[in-house]
Order: sequence, then structure tokens, then C-alpha cells
Amino acid sequence: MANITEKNRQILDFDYQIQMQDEAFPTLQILNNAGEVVDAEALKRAELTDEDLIAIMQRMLLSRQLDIRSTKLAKQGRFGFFAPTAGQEASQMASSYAFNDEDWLFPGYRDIPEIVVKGWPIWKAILWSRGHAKGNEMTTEDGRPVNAWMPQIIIGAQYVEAAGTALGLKKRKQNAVAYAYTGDGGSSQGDFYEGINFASAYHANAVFFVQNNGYAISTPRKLQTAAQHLASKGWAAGLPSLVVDGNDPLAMYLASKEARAWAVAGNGPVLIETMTNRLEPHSTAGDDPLRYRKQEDIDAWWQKEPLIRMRNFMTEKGIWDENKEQAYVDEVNTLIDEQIKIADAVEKQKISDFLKYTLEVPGQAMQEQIAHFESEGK
Ligand SMILES: Cc1ncc(C[n+]2csc(CCOP(=O)(O)OP(=O)(O)O)c2C)c(N)n1
Ligand SMILES: [Mg+2]
Repeated sequence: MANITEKNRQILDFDYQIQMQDEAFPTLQILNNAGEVVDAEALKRAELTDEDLIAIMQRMLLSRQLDIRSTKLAKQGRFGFFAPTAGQEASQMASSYAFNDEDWLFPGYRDIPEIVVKGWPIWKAILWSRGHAKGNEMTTEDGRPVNAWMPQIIIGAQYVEAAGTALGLKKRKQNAVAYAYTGDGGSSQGDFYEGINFASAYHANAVFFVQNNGYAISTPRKLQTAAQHLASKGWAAGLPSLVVDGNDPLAMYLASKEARAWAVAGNGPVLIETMTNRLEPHSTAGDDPLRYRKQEDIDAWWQKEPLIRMRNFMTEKGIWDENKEQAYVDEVNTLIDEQIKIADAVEKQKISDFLKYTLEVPGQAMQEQIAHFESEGK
């Protein structure tokens, strides 16, 4: 009896299919954990000047300082909700460096730093964290619009919003894209699939990031999806989808820049999975990571964090040193001190104001509540 064809044998070989998924998504990397260049040609292709490298380093340091200060202030009860970002600086700041002011950012709650570098003042971010309506104003200090939506709390919802905006940009023939960030947990939400499918079907101008930081609160990636690579979910929608070392600022920048160029040229969206790790608790609301992960694991990821790599790479190149870093860190901390003062000086939000901002047209019950609180001057 003749043998089954090789093609049909492979189709029916489920072990092979699973293995193939793994092989299909190698990780883009330019800088290794030690900050050594492992692909000089890829680095050239990124066309980063020394000024760009310094700007990326500074943005990552801004993010780290914001993280340190926000976490401390939250412990003192002076900040509201904050989702720590340490470890994700390359995934957030080197990626967003590849986009322009005209591009529309759709952030999740952990993506405050990406909005800040688009011109959203830190004092507004602080008010947002406190649930103050003024924190929802997406404008610069001098009132110009910032092309970013408010940080999304509903996991994955920003993908649908980004898809709609991306289609609008395409229809208006604008030279801009929508770029959205969600997490590994977000990639299991219905909105995630609907967003990428819609954007892909219409070849909309979008770049989708999945920051795979290992955890959705306390749930490890393996327990919430059996997909070996979250990028494979992009293939289901027909998208070019890639896995990038999310702690490598240079690879993150190159992938993001090329994804943007592809999307803005009308080819449709790209999906980028960033392999990174959340080095701190889920949020300042008080979870203890040691209840669901080992200290050794956290320590190992601290060795691979992006600032060490970038610092080593730039020091070796002769464009960075301890003094430059300290001077910039001091500058950022002075800025943060000023911004906290501005936020603290803003008039406290009244309960009635909060209710007025909740719905465009408040229903009967809410109108009664507004009237009640106003009558008490609250
Ligand atoms: C639709 C929805 N379901 C559940 C939650 C509660 N929740 C808040 S954060 C979170 C985990 C999200 O994990 P991931 O997408 O990996 O993002 P990360 O926090 O790691 O950045 C969940 C389930 C929510 N905010 N929205
Ligand atoms: Mg996560």
C-alpha cells in the first residue's frame, strides 16, 4: 500500500503543529542581556543617531523615576492608583519613540509614561490616578490636544477603539497611525480579537502591542492561554506578527519603526508581542507577588532589565556615563516635585462634579443625586 503523502502526514501530525508554532516565532534581538550588540546590521537598519539613543535612554529613565516616585507617593496616600512599570521601559518607551505626535496612542492603565512623553503633563497623570476629572483632559500644559486616549482600565477595550481610529485615519488619508498597548492577559479578551480582526480586514493604519510581562495580576501567562506565543493570535487575523525581546530598547525601536512604516503605507496593521517582565507588584493596591511567584524568578529578570543593557551599550559607545545619568535623574525628580505641587493645588473634585462627568446625559436617579450633593455644597 502506498504511503500517505508527506503534506497530509504533516497536516495530521499534531505534535508537529505545536512544534511549528514555536519555530514560527523567533525573538528579534539586537542587544543581549549584557548590552552587547548581537546584530550590527539590524542596528544600522534602525538608523538611530547618538541623539536618538540619548533620547530613548532619557525617556526610559523618566519612566523609571516616575515609577519609583509614584510607588512611594502611593504608599504615603498622596497618589491614587498606580500600575508599576519597572522592567517594561524598553517595551514602552523605546517602542513609542518610533511614533509621531500625529499618531494616536491607545494606552492601558500601565502605559502612563508613553502618554507623558507625548506631552501630557505629569500633574494631569497624577490627577487621573486620583480619579479627578481634570486628569481626563488629554491636553498639553498650554492647552494643545495630545493625540492619546485616557488610559484604559477595561482590559483590551483600547484595541477596538484603536481599530476604529485607525480606519478613520486611513479613510481621511492621514499620514498617521493608531498604536495600542495591551498585556498578555489582554490578549485573551474578546475585544482584542475583534479589534485586530476589524483593523486587519480593513487594512487600517494600526500597530498593536501585546506587552507579555508574564502575569495578569497573579495569573501566569501559561494558565490563561495555551498559545505559546501571543503573536500567533495576530496570524489568526492575517497580520504580520512578531516576537521582540521586550527588554531590548534597540530591537523594540526597530520593530516599532518598521511596523509603523508598514501600517502608514496602507498595508494594514502589525502585531508586536514584547517579551518582558513585570518586576514589581501588579499595582499599588497592595498585591504581594511572592504569593504567586518566586523571588529567584524576580531577581533573574532584574538582571535582564532594559536600563542595564542600554547603559552598558551607551557607555561602551562613549556617549553615556554616571554623571550624565545622575544629572538627568536629578532633573526629572525636580520636575516630578513641581508637578506634584501643581496637582495638589488643583481644587478638590466635588462629588456632584464627579457625577456630572460620569454620563453625558445623567438619568433621573443621578440627577437627583447631583441635586442632593449640590444642595450640601459637595
Ligand atoms: C474587562 C476586564 N476584566 C477584568 C479586569 C480586572 N483586571 C485588571 S488588571 C487585570 C490583568 C491584566 O493583565 P495583562 O493584560 O497581562 O496586563 P498587565 O497588568 O500585566 O500590564 C485584570 C484581569 C479589567 N480591568 N477589565
Ligand atoms: Mg501582563
